[in-house]
Amino acid sequence: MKAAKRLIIAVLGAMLVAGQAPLAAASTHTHRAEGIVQAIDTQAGKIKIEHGPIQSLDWPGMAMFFDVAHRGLLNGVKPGDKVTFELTRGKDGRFVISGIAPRP
Ligand SMILES: [Cu+2]
Repeated sequence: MKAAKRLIIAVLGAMLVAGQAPLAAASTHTHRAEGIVQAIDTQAGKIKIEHGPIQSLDWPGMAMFFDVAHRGLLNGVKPGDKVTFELTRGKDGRFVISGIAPRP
């Protein structure tokens, strides 16, 4: 009887742990990508990047303009830089760059 009770507690504990793991892993809404900066419009807060395929979004490679989450992000990069950047979906459903940095 005591052993059975202990077994039930052990099984419940394992279920709890198994149930929590996927929640922690699925809570990200950012996508990482790499590309080359083609143009920067500091005034408008836009940057044109020729990016490679972004698998997590099912996007092919292309050259396009992105809005940045805040203009300060444009200070650390210049046209011609190879960059790694992060996309986050805004409230209006469009993706904005929420992080960007040159890569070697
Ligand atoms: Cu694109």
